[in-house]
Amino acid sequence: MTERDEAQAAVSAFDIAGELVGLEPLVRGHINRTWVSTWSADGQARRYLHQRINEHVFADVDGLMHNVEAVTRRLAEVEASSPYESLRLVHTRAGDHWLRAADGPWRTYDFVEDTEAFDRCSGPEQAFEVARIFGWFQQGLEAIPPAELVETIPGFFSPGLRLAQFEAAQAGVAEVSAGQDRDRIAGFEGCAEALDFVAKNRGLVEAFEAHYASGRFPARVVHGDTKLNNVLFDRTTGAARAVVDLDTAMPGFLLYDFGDMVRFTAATSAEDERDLSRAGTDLEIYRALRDGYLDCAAGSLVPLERELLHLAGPLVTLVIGMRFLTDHLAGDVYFGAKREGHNLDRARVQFAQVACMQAMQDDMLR
Ligand code: GN1
Ligand code: MG
Repeated sequence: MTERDEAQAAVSAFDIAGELVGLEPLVRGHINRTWVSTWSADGQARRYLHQRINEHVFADVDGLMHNVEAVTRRLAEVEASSPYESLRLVHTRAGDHWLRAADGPWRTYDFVEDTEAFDRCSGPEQAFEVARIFGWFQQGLEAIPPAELVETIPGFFSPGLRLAQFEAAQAGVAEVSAGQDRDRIAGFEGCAEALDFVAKNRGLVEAFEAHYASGRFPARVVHGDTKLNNVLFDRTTGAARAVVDLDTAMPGFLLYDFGDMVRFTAATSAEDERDLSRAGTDLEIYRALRDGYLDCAAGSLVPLERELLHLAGPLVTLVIGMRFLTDHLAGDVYFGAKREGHNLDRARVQFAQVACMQAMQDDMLR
């Protein structure tokens, strides 16, 4: 069976009326495979978004889909009183939230029509919109007790665990270097500066870990991947309409979501830019993100979250940089790599942003 045949078999198992008239892959994200199908019923065409869930990353698909169901149900309750909308899950013909197909787990959403997503932020106005919709998302989910959701990837948000995983990968380098795997050994060249950056900045990770591990951050349901391209914008009005990618919506800490939003949306380059002179963080965009987020979510921030807000960007950017570097050292087993050294490039961009934010800390506080 080709991948298309598998996709076709999977999408046909969902409870969709009419006849399947189109099926196209959609390239987005580093983790899951996505397809868009078109169905014709009563002379009308409707589209759906299907994803084959990556089970190497999400071993607990039941837990994952329990979370997605709870989040979409709650957002559907609050959408009427807001300018935003919730994703809608489509059940299988057997009535389940997801499908166990021969090639793996699949789920389906209604396709959100007339929208677009962006990899780069167009300016402070768009940043303000992004921050507001993620703030709305955060507020809307306050009604779900975090313990009702499953931590599908244990320790996903733990800065300390990410540091430990990085150090384990670093320790593994010595072993590989003593062996015969020339490609892997060659891949370690050029890492020195990145490794050094983590060594010099581990204090930031440890400081957050101390708060996180001791429960000083209130437990919250977070989105967990607040990248600009996880917001759908209306093609006509340019307004934010929906938050997508609910895979990591689970118990976490609020500053993670704020920090990840800063990491990606305020970036002055692509996440995997090779020309490091372009990498950095835009102060105006940062301010628009902060103002937009506080505009929606200020009421729920506790004093510690407020106090550390300006450090959330550097922290999450450093943690994700460590994750990319960990994957580079481990042989690109987690994030995809489309070229040699792709994850190292991604790590370097993150570290350049951390350095840039560290230099701007006073301005970020103002
Ligand atoms: C992964 O696949 P994607 O792009 O939605 C990752 C996030 C990272 C992000 C970095 C489950 O998300 O944690 O922040 O890449 N998702 C998972 O771009 O690990
Ligand atoms: Mg994601």
